[in-house]
Amino acid sequence: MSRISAIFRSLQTYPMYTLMRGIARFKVVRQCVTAMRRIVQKQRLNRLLHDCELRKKDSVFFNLNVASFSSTLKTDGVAFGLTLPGASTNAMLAWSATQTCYADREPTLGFELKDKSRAEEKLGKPILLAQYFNTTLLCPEISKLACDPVLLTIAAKYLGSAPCFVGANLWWTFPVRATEADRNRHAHLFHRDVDDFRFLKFFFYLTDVDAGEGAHICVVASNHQPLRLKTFDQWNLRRFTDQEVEHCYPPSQIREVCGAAGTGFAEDTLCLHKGSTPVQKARLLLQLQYALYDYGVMHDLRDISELSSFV
Ligand SMILES: O=C(O)CCC(=O)C(=O)O
Ligand SMILES: [Fe+2]
Repeated sequence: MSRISAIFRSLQTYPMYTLMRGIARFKVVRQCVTAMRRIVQKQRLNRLLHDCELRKKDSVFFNLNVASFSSTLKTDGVAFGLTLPGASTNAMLAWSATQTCYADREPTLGFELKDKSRAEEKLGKPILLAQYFNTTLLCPEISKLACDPVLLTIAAKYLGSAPCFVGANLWWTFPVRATEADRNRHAHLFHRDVDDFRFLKFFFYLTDVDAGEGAHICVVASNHQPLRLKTFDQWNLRRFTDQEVEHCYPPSQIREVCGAAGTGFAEDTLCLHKGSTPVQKARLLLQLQYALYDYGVMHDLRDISELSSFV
């Protein structure tokens, strides 16, 4: 499909999201919309922050220094140091083991983890990524985490207004010799996201992620310094090669995020970032996303009538 017809289809299906992506790539537009939203939402934001402060004792991140975390997030576009309690991590992992996951995020490609080899045979290719659907409806630990007062406070401070929770996504990345098309499709090439005028993602590893084993890789502070190799790079939402990224940023800014199960971090994925393909050990990742507006695109909610297994 040509790029133009893809844009037309997207305009028909998600008009507001498509329009936003058209204009939010310009920094001045992002800044204006965020500032306007901040003014309009001032009272709502203050009420939310007050409410979160009262509920802070219920947070699983009760001990986090929110001021210092938020200040790092503002300068670096990414901040580390969230840790899920072992019981939550285990509960989510145990929940996932009982559920159907979906190859390539396709609702008709459901399979159970124990049947992965058969699923790959039937599909005729290795499965790089498989996602769960309806996680906030079906997994109480995930819906609870999405309302955690410390996460909401961090998101509110970063966005400058009351955050919309726009979706959870939970997916496996498997150690396979993935096709280049799948690596591109599943964000294993450097890119930046324009998911709203301002937005924030929290990432939690639910399995141990060692170096070279499917870590998330991000370029610290690159949200403030877009890569400019070609004329339109600062506005173009293309994939970038590792060489291009390594040419433009020092190694100290390119961070491979490793950590034990339970490790969490927050990132404005306007920063350049990518997933990496594990060599030996599958990665299970939970992502929670907050934004100024909800275009209905980021969530994992699917009608059960749409979902089916294929093995
Ligand atoms: O799999 C990853 O670590 C990267 C995912 C990604 O690109 C995103 O969540 O925006
Ligand atoms: Fe991304």
